[in-house]
Amino acid sequence: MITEDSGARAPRIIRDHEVLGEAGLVSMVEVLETRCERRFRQMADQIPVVDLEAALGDNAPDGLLGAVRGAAERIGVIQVINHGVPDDLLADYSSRIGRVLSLPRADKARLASPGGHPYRGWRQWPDDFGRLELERYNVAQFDTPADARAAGVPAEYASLYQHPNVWPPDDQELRGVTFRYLDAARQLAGRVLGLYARALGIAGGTFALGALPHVRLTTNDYPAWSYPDTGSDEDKLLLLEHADDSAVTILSQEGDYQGLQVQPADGSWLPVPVVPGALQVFSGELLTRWTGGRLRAGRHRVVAGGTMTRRSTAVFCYPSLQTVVEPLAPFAPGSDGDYEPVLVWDHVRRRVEAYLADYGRPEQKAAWRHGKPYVADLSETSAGR
Ligand SMILES: O=C(O)CCC(=O)C(=O)O
Ligand SMILES: [Fe+2]
Repeated sequence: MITEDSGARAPRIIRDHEVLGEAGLVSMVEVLETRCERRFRQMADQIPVVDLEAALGDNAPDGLLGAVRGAAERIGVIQVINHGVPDDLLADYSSRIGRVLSLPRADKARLASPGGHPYRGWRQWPDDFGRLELERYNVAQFDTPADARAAGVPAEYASLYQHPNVWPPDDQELRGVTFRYLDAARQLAGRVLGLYARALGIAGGTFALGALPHVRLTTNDYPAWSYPDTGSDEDKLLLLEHADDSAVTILSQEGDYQGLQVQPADGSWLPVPVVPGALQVFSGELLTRWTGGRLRAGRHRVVAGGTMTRRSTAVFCYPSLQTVVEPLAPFAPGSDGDYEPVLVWDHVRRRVEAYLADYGRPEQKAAWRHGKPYVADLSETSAGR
């Protein structure tokens, strides 16, 4: 829960007036105002840990909705507890995917996407020196175009699933657990969007994900840092700064240090504390587009540290593929060309090419072009070899 100052300092102004005289009072008021402003900025730049049941209930605690609104407008991330995603589902998924990610590299290489799709199966991600920064396991919402069509995805969009998911052969349960996780995260996304509408004082259903929201999942494992430490976070970035392209992303982070950082509007970097049981909800670019820029997409990055592997699982949640995202009625669309309408289908299908253009290695792009699996080489000195 967020905590708020009790405001118990206010009576001091009156007492100071009695002893300071007018000039002293003016400077004292200035000092207090400066302190207040600083305190307000600090409060505004805190990432609230929100009890979701309480916040959506009839008697939401005073200040809570204001803190949510402030974080959504200025930072683009909140943490939620009492979020409705069962703890045992989170734990089951984490231990199953943890086992997969600790398999020998040769076994994991067999879980690479056969067609080199960057958002399917396992891959490892070295830095420019060939040192492992990150391993990922990615899952799409449907295994095949036929599954997508059976679930109600319009036929013209089902080709999004022509690269299949890659499941480890020795864990028959992982698939079901992962799909349950996707479903629970999608429901949470809908509730948080309802909370944002409430915090903004607009109709609860304003940010509608539709009957069949689009979702995808990525688990990230980051090795502990085993190289010289320059003392600068910028020299230890494992995941570069970005905002997600989703409407919201439901994140679950595990680790023994504060590796995840978010950038508020003032350009500083704030750590996102590891709060047991809490999930992190990042606003993505589509939420910014829906609100004509009123709600900030949370820019974030991951810095190395700690003594053990850091793990996060992100479920990227989008409205259904046939939704056109543009500034909604409460956010009067201005003439600002940054928020042109976009069809979610176009947005997500273009994403793969955009991702490879931004981050892909030449061999990775070639593998994708030729429909071949891609496993990046690690240097002899890399962690994890
Ligand atoms: O590892 C994290 O905490 C963040 C992961 C992330 O930003 C992403 O997968 O888009
Ligand atoms: Fe992200």
